[in-house]
Amino acid sequence: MKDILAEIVAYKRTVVATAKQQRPVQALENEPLFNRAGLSLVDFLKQPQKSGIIAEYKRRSPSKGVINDHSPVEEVTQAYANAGASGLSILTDDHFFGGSPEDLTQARALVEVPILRKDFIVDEYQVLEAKAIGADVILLIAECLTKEEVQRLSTTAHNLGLEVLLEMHTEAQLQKVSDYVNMVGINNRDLVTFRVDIDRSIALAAQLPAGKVKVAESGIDNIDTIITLRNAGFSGFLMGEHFMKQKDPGAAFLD
Ligand code: IGP
Repeated sequence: MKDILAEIVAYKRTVVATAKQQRPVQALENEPLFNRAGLSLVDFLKQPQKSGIIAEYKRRSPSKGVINDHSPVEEVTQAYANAGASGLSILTDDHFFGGSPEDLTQARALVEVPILRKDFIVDEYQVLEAKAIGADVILLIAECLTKEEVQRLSTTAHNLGLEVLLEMHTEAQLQKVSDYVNMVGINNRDLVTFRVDIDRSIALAAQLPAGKVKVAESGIDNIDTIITLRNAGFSGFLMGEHFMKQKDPGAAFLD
């Protein structure tokens, strides 16, 4: 089995090295959005009148190939927000997911819900970039970071007013949770084998630290699953493919 995660991380390191040359940190700090006050996904997830759904904009993925190549980011993200999404997740990776930082910035101009920068963050530069493009939250993936890296990247995020969602897949990764991690996500999809197992979230739920908001990720496609997950203690539900594979992803949210 080819380790896609290792491949993606290697790619990210080359992208970051080039970006640092072309657009130094100083340039990121001069972006108008860099000084914008962020929205809190933690707060939005706690609002009882909202769905708890973090709706994702994803054109394609290594596991599924093309999911949607026809729905513009402006249209989908606005429809998600109007339909009651508690937050948006936008893939900013180009090579594997067909996204871009511009997708996030375009959505930012149109919605007043928190936006998660969904990418593979391995370097502080990407955290500053997340702020500069208008994100409110960053994703950190335990599988590709050491405990020290999680600590360092989440501290940088905190200092910029960004929230942190730390994604994990195994119980062993729980020891990587650090103070400035606001939300803990359980990915039901194994990033190495791509197998999806909803029971993964349920099984790990009880082990998660109190005081961190719990988010269930991937493979969620119906309301009964959301209710089951809510009863297990989750307050956020990250959903992408179920919406994106429809002709009109925004309308699918209302079904
Ligand atoms: C959404 P799904 O099965 O609803 O499309 O999953 C989201 O959880 C998934 O895209 C995801 C992801 C990630 C993508 C979870 N963690 C890390 C890229 C990187």
